[in-house]
Amino acid sequence: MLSSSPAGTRRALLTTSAILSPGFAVLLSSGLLAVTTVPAAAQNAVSMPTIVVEGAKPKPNRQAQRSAAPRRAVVAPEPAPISEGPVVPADTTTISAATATSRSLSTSDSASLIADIPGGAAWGAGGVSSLPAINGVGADRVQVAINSMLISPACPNEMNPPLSFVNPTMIANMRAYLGVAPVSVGGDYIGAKVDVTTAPPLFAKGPGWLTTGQVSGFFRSNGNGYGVDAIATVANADTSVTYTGGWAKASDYKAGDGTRIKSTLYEIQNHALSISKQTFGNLFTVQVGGQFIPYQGYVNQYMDMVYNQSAFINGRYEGVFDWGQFEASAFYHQVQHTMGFIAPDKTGSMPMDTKASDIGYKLKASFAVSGHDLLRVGNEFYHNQLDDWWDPVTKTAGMMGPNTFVNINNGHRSRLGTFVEWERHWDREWTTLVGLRNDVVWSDTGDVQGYNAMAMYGTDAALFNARDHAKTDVNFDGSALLRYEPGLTSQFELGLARKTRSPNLYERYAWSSAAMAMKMIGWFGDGNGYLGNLDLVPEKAHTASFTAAWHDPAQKFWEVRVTPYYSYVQDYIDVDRCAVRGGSSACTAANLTKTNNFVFLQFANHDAYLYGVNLDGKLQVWDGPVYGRGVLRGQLGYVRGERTDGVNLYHVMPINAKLALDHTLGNWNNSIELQLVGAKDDVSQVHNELTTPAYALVNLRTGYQWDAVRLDLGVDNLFNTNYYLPLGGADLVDYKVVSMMGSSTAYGYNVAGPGRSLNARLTVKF
Ligand SMILES: [Cu+2]
Repeated sequence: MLSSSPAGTRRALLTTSAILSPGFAVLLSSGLLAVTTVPAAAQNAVSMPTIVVEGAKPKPNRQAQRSAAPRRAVVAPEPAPISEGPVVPADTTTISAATATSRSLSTSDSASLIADIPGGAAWGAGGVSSLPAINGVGADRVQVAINSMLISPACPNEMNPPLSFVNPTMIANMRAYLGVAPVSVGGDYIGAKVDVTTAPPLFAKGPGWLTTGQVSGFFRSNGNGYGVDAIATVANADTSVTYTGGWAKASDYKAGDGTRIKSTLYEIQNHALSISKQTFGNLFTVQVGGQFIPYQGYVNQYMDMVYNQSAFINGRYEGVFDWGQFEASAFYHQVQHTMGFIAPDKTGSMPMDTKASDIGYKLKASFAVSGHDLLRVGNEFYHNQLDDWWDPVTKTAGMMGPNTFVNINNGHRSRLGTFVEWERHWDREWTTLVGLRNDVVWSDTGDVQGYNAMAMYGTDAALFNARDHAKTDVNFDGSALLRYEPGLTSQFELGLARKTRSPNLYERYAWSSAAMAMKMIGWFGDGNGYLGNLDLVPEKAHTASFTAAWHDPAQKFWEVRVTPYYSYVQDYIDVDRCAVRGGSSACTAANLTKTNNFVFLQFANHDAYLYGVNLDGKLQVWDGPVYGRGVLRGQLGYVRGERTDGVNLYHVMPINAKLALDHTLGNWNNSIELQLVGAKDDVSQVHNELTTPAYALVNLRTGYQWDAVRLDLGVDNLFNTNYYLPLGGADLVDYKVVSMMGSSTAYGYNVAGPGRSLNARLTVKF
């Protein structure tokens, strides 16, 4: 259906230079082109043009319609080229820049924003480094891309997860694809894929220069947190330069009962500078940036982060042609990370260093095969390299000397992914999407050594070095979606998928069964020690999910969406108590049966299943000139995860809900939010995971916008409730017991959540 005549091609390309500007959603239906302009406020939510190929009847785009924007329809004689963008599955949730900014009043931790999506939660870690979890699985099972860039954790505790490389205010768009996402979204994850966009380019609409920006400063009373965030753009019609970044600092927070929660302080800065150039139908972007964290305390780890520095370069290209759309990106990222002890809460000396790099590319082409069919093919390569070593604590032979402990020696993991995907719009009611994907993962590492060659380290090192470390996994994924939209008020979607994740470098190659070394490994925040397993195989999730959504025809007054799902994970990478080893002080017979203390675990494959339901909705309760607009908003998530042998999965979020009333009157907006979390009773027996009681929190916020100035005020945990974080892990710092070593960490204490905080943010736009 696309014109192949030179004149037609030129016209199409001229049209596409406009389409490429952010904020344009394009509707293409047989012979009719409608360009939908999304207002500035909604632009951040649409970084790429969204294309919907329709059958006979043109139908408004859901996202564009949600913006409730004045729309401008342009009828063109030629059909426009097809853009990228798979049908967005109905269970997908997008967090907009406005939401991210609003949440940044309370937090500097980007991963905690995941809790705003149904089924989302965050594993507690450092104050700006929590790990995202969705539908009962977290950490590496949720793949995060920042502007297509993948970042593997460069730390045995995953202290520097991908979302710690952006501050919440840098987020222009955060989209979470759940377990049945199209294969074009990515490979090598089983839970969810989170795509984050920062600083999408902004171009001047006509001749001349456009300068825009904002600077804001914030303060949070609990933990005395403060910081600044900035974004600034200078652009003309074809070139755009944007800086975005922020700095934040906080001391330890206090729980509801007034106790200072030790080792929860942090300081962080993230910066990114992008340069974009658009020509007819082409958009080029190069972004450079970096991070610096001088310190970040970890209440649920034995060590703290005492240095983390990263730098990256990321280039992207998006082009629209008469045959479709092409997208390419390539990046390089490197991290240097050091762990130590932040006094006075933790003391001692034990340097641990990690150096890692990530390099990769991604290519994706979308073809409009007919007026009903889109074909997408893609290829990506991702390589991660990691060195992890612990310098000797003593220069003489002893427990921790005289040699360097080599934890991971030139570990590397490469992945080549290829996919093909077919999207068909049968008519205005039925849409299907099917895709197949292959990922080949190669991992390997060099030989290792302990602090010395004595039995405590020497036996394990010799055992590990004697084995071949090279592993190749050939993984096949598939995804199928069937969507039925009987009218303007409902949508039903069935999704089936198989997704595979290969073990990470620590799961495979952490080698020492010495108690101290094992306690340094693990991103679970439970105080347990971990040992890798060379015999691990990839985990394969088979997921079925059904989404039903209803809304009023204009999608303005009410909407409700419900998604039940079931996932069977073959070879889920969980843990066993480590098998008894002669000479190991950790893997003993007593360790096998302990129920009330920290334990030593080895990664192991087990079949498991998860099921649950997510629910969310909105309802406008009033709208008028006197009292403004009031909207009730709610979400609920329930998930249960268990191994087939009856062991519960670790860190599964208990039933939880949010209910909020948002009010807008002119430039004034207010919100009251009730957060309800059920008791966590289904805990992992093998981890000796702790239960947590139920709790309820109330949060308030208000904001007023003058011309160039905006003031936001909020109260988190209004009633100063004392509660425990269900996914916060174990508090390893605040409770001690007398032991042979003088004092050691006491087992059995959860991490208390923050008590009341008064928050303020002042923003100035220019
Ligand atoms: Cu670390």
